[in-house]
Amino acid sequence: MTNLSPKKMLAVLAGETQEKPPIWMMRQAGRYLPEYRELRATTPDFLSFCYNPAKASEATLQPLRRFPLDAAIIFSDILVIPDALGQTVRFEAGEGPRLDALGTPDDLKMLRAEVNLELLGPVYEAIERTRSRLDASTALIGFAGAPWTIASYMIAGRGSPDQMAARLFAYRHPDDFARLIDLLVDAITQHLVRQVQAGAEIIQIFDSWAGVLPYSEFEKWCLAPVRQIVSQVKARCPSTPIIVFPRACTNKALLAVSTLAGVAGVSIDTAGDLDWACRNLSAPVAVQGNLDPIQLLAGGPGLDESIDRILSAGAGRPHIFNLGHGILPPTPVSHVERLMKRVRG
Ligand code: 1CP
Repeated sequence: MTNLSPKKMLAVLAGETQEKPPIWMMRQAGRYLPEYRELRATTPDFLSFCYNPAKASEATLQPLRRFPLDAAIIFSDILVIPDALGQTVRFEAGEGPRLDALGTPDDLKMLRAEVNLELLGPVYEAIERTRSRLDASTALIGFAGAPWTIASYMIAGRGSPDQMAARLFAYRHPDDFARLIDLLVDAITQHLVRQVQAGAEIIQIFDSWAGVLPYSEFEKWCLAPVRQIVSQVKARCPSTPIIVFPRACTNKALLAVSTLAGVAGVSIDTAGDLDWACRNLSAPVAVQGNLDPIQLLAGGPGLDESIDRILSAGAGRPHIFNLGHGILPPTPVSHVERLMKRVRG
């Protein structure tokens, strides 16, 4: 399969092997960059910042001015979906997101029956602006959270280490939970299609909390809804590759995600065995990952060794170099420069 695009990301997601893998970093726009902190300070409310097309686009482009990354990821958040479903979403400085928790099945009535795509218009406008400012070798990634991960924030009202509230809700009220997941499947599908129409060339679906579920629950609440989203997005945007990030999952779960029709890439988290993934997730599916963000923060000779191990695991197959999770705010910019130089060779 030959992909004539000058964009390495698209070539690898079409199943090609590159001598040097393309590279981007989850959360590559963010607080480790002084210019991001400066821009961010001009709009203290995080969602207002996300919904400002000029600022969201600028934050997206900032890391590309410093590093020769192969992709930009549009600056936004997975929690714009609950916002567009009518749930109150706030971001408390230094504490993370706070939503009006959906504690009981009755609370689901607070949600809109249809996602308000008009509210998300600024996201699409930011994508349009950004796409026109990218050079010919850089691909633009649009994204959304997966239904399970978004639902876990909607039900708990905040992040939690074990997703206890959402798991309890799903066990106690499986039919109501299924209705919430169906609503999210529809909202996320529409949001992703609009991002592609605005200029996103690749989609990544973040299932950051997939790893807490027993396998049978994973099949119900992660695999099946993601399968629906991927098939519906591919039906409307057949040439757009989709990467799925099922964080902290078993190898069996990774294998199941990699064989979903329409999935072009699977992102492996920090604790995942990249060697195993590269041997067992069959090409043409690309494997993405998986430098430990804490190793990147630490730097030193250990960083070079980790990078080399990842490069050799991915050699000879479609591989995208990335972190195992988002870059951490205290990461020195010089460590990112070192990473870029080493991966570029
Ligand atoms: O003040 C700030 O700048 C807030 C920090 C921040 C940033 C930079 C948040 C709040 N969101 C973002 C941007 C963001 N979020 C991006 C931008 C693009 C890029 O990668 O550069 C993306 C892709 C996300 C996705 C996201 N948001 C995820 C999935 C990925 C992951 O990290 O697992 C999740 C779980 C969120 C929720 C969220 N938003 C923000 C925070 C601090 C959190 C996590 C909260 C928690 O679980 O406690």
